[in-house]
Amino acid sequence: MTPSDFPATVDTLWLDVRLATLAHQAQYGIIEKGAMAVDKGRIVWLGSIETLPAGAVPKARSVHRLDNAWVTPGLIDCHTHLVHAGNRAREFEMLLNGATYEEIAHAGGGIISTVNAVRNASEADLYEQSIGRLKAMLAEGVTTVEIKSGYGLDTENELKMLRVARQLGRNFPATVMATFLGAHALPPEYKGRPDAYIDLVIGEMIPAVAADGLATAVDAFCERIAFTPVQIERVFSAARQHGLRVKLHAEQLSDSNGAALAARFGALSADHLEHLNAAGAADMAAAGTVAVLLPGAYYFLKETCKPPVDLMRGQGVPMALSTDCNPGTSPTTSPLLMMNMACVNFGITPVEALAGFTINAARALGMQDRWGTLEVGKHADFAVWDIDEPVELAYRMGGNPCRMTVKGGEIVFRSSTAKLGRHD
Ligand code: DI6
Ligand code: FE
Repeated sequence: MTPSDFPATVDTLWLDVRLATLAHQAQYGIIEKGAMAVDKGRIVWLGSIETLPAGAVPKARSVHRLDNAWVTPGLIDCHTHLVHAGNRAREFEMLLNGATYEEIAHAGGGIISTVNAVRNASEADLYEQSIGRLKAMLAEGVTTVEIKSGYGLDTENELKMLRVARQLGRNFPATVMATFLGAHALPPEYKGRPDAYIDLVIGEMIPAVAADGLATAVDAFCERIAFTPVQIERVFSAARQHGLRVKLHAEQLSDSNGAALAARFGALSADHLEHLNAAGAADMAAAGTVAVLLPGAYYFLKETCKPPVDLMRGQGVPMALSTDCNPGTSPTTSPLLMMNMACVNFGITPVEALAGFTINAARALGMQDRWGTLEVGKHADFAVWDIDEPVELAYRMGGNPCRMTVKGGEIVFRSSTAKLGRHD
């Protein structure tokens, strides 16, 4: 970057910052003593303070000095079920008493209990119940969140969920990317008739979702307790016909060859993957399909089979992390806790964990040109942290050192207690 690259005027100049740009794969991309300029919501200059041209400061309409705080790209939570009603604390007790997730589902609980709660909630109530979770994420550096439907399981309620997701994105300073997950579970009224339900998903729901522009992607649950690869292939074909990208809950509880199916359709991501096999990993690598790992669900369900991280790393499959924020298997809104769990339980490194919530999460949404790193031209979405080094983000188990969340150059969250989160 040469001095002449600095624009004539900029909206904001951020000084006294340490930058972790994530701009080079698998590295923090650290710029100690950094500076960053933002104009019209985009990063227009960044580098070491020593290379900041003389005369840059007066060109800024406002200057923020951050006394050496760390700045990372805004966190991206690329797999959530954040819009839902009620909770499943009772099922947590059943899990603790030894019941498995599949047993609870077969007994009429599981996803279907949340479906009942969502169907019984008004759109306004569903919106109100979801706000707190989004606010918690904003306060932990999240600037973009993917939100799935999948607890409505009929046209009216699936569309209701997606409208709530859209409304959250309009009313709060986070980008919401909505995903249609009609093929999440078989609704009770279709018991024994899964193909008829898939007919409804592809014949009525996907066209309605596409017509209203309510989602950019279609997801499905490929599993013994959900849908078969053949059924999901029909869903993916319909998605493709309507110009929607696809992604898949794959290999969570068993190896169903979902990753290979996802790769065949050029999926953005295949998610969970505890039971991924070598052929599936190779297919994902070839298709550029991102692996989204969900350490909260692994932990909560007391899974023992870990996703094959070494295999994916060896194959060059990009790995993202996400909260999976949902009432049944991952009742959390904390990306930082997920980073810690992924390091401890999956053998992810701290820098991979941060890449998993930034650049690779952006890839999992097909948005790596816009978000995920601190680079000139990218959106000025970033998080400011009261930490001494970036590894601290994955190190702490709880606590929230986020001082500020910045979206499109604007401060959208400011903590009064960030320093308390450091426990020191
Ligand atoms: N896998 C999950 O972990 C979530 N959905 C899915 O397909 C769990 C959803 C739930 O139990 O409510
Ligand atoms: Fe999920």
